[in-house]
Amino acid sequence: MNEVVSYELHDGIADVLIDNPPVNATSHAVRAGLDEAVRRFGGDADAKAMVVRCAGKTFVAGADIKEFGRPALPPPLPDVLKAIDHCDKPIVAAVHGTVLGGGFEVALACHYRVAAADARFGFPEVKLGLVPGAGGTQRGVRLAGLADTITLITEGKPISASKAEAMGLVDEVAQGDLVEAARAFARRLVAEGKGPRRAGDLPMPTDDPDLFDKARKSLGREMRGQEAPMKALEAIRLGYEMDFESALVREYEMCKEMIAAPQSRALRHIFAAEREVVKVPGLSADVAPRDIKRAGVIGLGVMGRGIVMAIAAAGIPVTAVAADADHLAAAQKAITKMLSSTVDKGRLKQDEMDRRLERIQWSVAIEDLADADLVIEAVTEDIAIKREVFAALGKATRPGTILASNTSFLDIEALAKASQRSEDTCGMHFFNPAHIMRLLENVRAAGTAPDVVATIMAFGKTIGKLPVLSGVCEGFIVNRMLSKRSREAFFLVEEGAAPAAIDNVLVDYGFPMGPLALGDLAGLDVQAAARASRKDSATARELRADFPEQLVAAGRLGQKTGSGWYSYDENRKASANEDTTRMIAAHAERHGLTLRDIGDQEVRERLLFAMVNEGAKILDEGVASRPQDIDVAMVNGLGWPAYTGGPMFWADQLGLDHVLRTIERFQDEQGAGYWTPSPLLVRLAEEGKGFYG
Ligand code: 3H9
Repeated sequence: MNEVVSYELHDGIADVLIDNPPVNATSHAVRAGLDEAVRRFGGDADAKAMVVRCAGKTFVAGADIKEFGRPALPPPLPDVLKAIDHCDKPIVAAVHGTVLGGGFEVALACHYRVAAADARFGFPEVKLGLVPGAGGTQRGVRLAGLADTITLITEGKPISASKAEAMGLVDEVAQGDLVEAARAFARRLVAEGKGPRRAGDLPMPTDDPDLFDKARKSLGREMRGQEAPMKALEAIRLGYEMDFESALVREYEMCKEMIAAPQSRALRHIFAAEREVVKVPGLSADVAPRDIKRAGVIGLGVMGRGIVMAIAAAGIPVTAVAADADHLAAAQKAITKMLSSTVDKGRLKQDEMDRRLERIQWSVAIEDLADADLVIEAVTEDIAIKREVFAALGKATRPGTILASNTSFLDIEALAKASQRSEDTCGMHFFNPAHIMRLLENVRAAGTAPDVVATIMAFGKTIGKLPVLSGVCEGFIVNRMLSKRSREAFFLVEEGAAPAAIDNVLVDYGFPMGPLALGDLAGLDVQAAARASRKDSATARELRADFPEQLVAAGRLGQKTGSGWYSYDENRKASANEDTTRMIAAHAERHGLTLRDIGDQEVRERLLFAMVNEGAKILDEGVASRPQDIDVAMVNGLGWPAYTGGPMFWADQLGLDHVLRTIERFQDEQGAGYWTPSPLLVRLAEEGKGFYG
């Protein structure tokens, strides 16, 4: 057909092979080739049935995202799928790997589907701010019914082949070789005289307005601020409002409108940026990562345990070292309990839990790390203690063993000096809970060897994380930016904004929680300790806004004590706390502060622009080498809403001139100490540019 789609005849069965690496996306050449293949099949009297399959590790994983935003070259995917659908001889899709988005739609337009046992199916379009545009909503709902289709399309999560079969989306799960199974299936169709079976000929399932209402409510809650999930419901409903062919036309129009809309552009930016950040600029592809056969973790508190679990889950043996037998026993018990509860919930098999536990070698002796290739330190956040540990690690491990600190803000250079192995020393900052959170902030110090950087980036991917590289500074990318948001939140409280009003502004904007609720979750004692460690560099006003310290003094450490900024019930549901209101009033009186009404816009801009300005400084200083690193880190580490594209992309969309003018206004109102615009921001705004050019 062409360079990416081939057509061969095998024993009366046309074999159409798509070979468009890396993921067989429906790029122009695939659409054109497939279109031609269907026509050729139609006119090939010797071909009685056709099998569509893909080369490489996956069936079509979707439309070609790289073509979005450019003029679409014909034929459009819906037209190709119409040709498949309307073909008068049977067409079977033989699918493997990740059958996603437009790929799932190709499979659904075929008349029958045979799947490899480990194939995964899904409509991830909502994650790109889109609705399926090539029949997914209409063929999907007719085959799988209403409830399952709503879940599949609005949540965008993939399902297994067996689940897809149970839902009626797959006809056969191949037990052996997929191609053989699909050809045999096609031959059977021919032998039994079965022709095409079109999903569009099936009736729509009975309408259920209550189901749509429930979905609308839960999406409004769970996917706050996102347009695509609600639009997906509208797209599914098209089947009740018009005939099948008209619904397909409207569905494609909706998809195209959304491709051009800001949310999809932002989400596609994050998709591309997440793939970009793992490639370190200036690090030659010739730099081979070191081999990590065994890892070690020293310090088995909450973070250390999570890191041990993440490593063991990835199949890597890990030596877990605690300070003493009591800490070791507590860690063993906690890890076993967490794994058991995952087994109880049916999300992990017992034998896999056993294998993970077998990979963990427990110890209280630092010498047992002698055979580790990488050691991650997760002891108490105290530079003196960490220095001692790094000095000991420098001796206990062999040269070449990577020594990484999980510190969230302490100086990696000081630890490199203590280890006397600067070239082997770096940071690997996990986020809590470490076995679940995807972001990993890897930190390169001045003397860190290039192959150590290559190793921690590769290792991060191996253990299922999304690694972003940061340079050394207090708090690295995420916590440094977050500290500016906390500062503004405390100042806003001092000026008269109610805690719930502050938090709600960000929750409404799409953050999982606001800054004060986050303090309650993380522990106000932890926040107070972090403030104490930074008190030498804090201003008088920052020291005065000592709310975490006041709450801790009142025994209110946050969720873990049932109260902090808020009160918590036994299900950790928050409610307003009168004591907090009294604390704020007393604080204002003590310091002679006048409280004022503060509008949501000011709250939002002060919380968010404080982070953008700090992000610009981080970029200017070279702590982050690209704006992508910041956007990806903030979306995945802090829950900055992905549909805005992250702080730097978002600021570009607002216009840096507007951002700068607002920051200058805050500078006038709040004082230069807090709102000095980043020189990079000033320069780019003057040049009429954005962080992305
Ligand atoms: C859609 O289908 C709309 C339709 O309903 C309507 C049409 C009318 N296009 O992730 P990886 C690249 S919307 C172009 O590292 P993995 C990716 O950029 C689409 N390129 O591999 C990377 O390139 P590079 C719905 C794509 O094994 C390389 O492939 N589909 C696409 O970890 C490897 O990617 C989706 O949203 C694409 N669609 O994961 C699926 N996908 O090497 C999106 C990937 O230059 N894709 N690339 O950095 C994924 O979820 C994962 O890539 C996948 C593989 C699971 C497939």
